Amino acid sequence: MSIQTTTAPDALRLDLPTSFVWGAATAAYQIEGAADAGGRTPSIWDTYSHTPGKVQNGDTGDVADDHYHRFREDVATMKELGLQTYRFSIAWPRITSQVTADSLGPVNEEGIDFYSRLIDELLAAGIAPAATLYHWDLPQALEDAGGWPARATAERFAEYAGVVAARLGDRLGTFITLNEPWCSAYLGYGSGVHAPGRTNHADVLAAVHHLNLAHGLATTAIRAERPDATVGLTLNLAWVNPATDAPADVAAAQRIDGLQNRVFLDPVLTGSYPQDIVEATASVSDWSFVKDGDLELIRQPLDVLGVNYYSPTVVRAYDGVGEREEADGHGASTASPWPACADIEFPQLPGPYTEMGWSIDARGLTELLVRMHREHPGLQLMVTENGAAFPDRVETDGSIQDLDRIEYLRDHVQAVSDAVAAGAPVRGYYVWSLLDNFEWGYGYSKRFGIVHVDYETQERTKKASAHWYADLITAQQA
Ligand code: IFM
Repeated sequence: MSIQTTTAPDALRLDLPTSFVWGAATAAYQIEGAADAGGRTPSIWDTYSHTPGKVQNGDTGDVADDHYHRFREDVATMKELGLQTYRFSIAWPRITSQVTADSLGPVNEEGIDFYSRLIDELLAAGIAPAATLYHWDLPQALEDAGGWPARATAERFAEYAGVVAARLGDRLGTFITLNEPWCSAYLGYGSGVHAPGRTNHADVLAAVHHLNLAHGLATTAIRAERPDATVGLTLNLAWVNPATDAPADVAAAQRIDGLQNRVFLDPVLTGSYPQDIVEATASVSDWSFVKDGDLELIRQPLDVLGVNYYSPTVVRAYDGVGEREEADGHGASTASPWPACADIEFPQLPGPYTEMGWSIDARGLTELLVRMHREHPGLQLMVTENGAAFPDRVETDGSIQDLDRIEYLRDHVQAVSDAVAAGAPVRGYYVWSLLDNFEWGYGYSKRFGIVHVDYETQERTKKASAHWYADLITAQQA
């Protein structure tokens, strides 16, 4: 199928290196289903989604896209699309299903086997696998023992990472330790709109530190097993702008930048926490969870920084008059995700919007990539997620003409090329997502896939955006 609009791939003016790779991304809990199969034990998302009122429509990941049983068909689809790489996540509760705070417990061979077969299938299709080790499905037993605010979670995570590297690293070359630790900490422990659904700002900051520690310890554990592995970390960096030039708005933007971006970037890349953020949050936490030597453990050489980008962020100082706006696009909650930010608000941005209500502005992706290059020269970059939910409609002929998604992807791919032209070493791009899937607190109500999934029949249908993406990849290789 070819798309007869200005969204055709040849309408793009891309200037990318021939080594640039094109892929698609997914995450275990969002697509696998088979929640009880293969010795898997519950994660925090099983508990959370089965708690009434937490997820829209009471949806759960019990079945999802049934990818666990249909992965061969899904890899065949990837091959048809011409994907060069596939980013998936490994479900920790499939690998060490009896983990406790004190011990990793035995390796669950059935879990290893599943990912081993997936990797073999990908390699046979000529698709390079890249695995995220933590995309939010913490074993429930570890949450019961304290979750990410507890140090033991980071220690067990590193052991689990070492197991995956030892058992799968002969064929799996790229490891992303964590996906979007901001969401794990701020949405999981601050606003409670993600699992485990706690609302305590001191816990948010402890979780931030232990996620950073988990990344550093896991990086070391992976390299101990596989010295040649490519090890990365994926952050949902925010392109933060003040609503006006007023000093109070500029200071508000600086604080949100610190809490979303620098609190992860600085320890990993420079071995320190941003002093302005430690001071701004002093009434919430004394940061005594940072032990001597932790920052050296966290600051490990990073082979690639994964950048996930969807939408811009604008902030404004809140003067206490009128209702505080919190249009930050992360779900409705009476609790704010942000520690020490009661004097900051997030005004509604101008459209157009995606179905998530997220304002669309591709410039943010260029700005973030160029900023990373400017502030951390030499750091290799990868767009590990970018995409959009739109209210797709299945036409009477069965096709899905998602021209809005094509337009979104076209503009953001162009934004990546613009960043490369400005010198940013961006190595590839993964569309989010390969398949429609379980969109966390929104359940199945939001579709991000370039491939449509009929949740009744599990039938997969390539949307127009999938055909467009395949054409783009082909054109880039010509
Ligand atoms: O679906 C999520 C994904 O799991 C993490 N990044 C953002 C996506 C869209 O919300």
